Amino acid sequence: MGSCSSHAASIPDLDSIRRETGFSQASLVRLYHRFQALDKNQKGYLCRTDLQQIGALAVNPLGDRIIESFFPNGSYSVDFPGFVRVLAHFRPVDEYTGVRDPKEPEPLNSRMNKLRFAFQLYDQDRDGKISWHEMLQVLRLMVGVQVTDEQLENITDRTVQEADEDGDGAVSFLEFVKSLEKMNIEQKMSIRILK
Ligand SMILES: [Ca+2]
Ligand SMILES: [Ca+2]
Repeated sequence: MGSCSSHAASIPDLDSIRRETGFSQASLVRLYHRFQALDKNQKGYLCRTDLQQIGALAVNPLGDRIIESFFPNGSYSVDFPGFVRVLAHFRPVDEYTGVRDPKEPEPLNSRMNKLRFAFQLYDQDRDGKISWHEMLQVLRLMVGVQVTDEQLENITDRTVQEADEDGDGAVSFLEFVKSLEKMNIEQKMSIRILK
């Protein structure tokens, strides 16, 4: 990796970012170049319009919400570590090699962390539950314009009812996890950010 080292040296906090995200040094160098290319005016950070240039997000029905997750608590900019931390949720599980130290935190791309990330895309008011309205909004984004409002409401009823085990009319994180138990979340939550 000799040719990468001079570039890697210019990335601040490379080692701690690598430990936290599980990305290899080579991947981080590539992501840093991507970050710099997206950073139109060499600001040193990205804002929403910079991220809208990422093709994989532009075509994703939940792309706007994924972009929002780069800006927690109403911030308007994201630096390189913050950028990579969000992307780590989309890192395919199989890139990880080696034995994990049990004292280390769970990798950001674990099934649970992918599910947590997906859940907060639905739970817009962050109250820990997906309400009927929050479910409707996501389904509207995902199914497109081909269905009528009534059909969409029926789909929402069904989706919430199927997942809602305690009958409170909303989907908790545990109910969400259970309803997705058979889904291959690792595959669904792995998007290619590097072309
Ligand atoms: Ca909610
Ligand atoms: Ca419930």
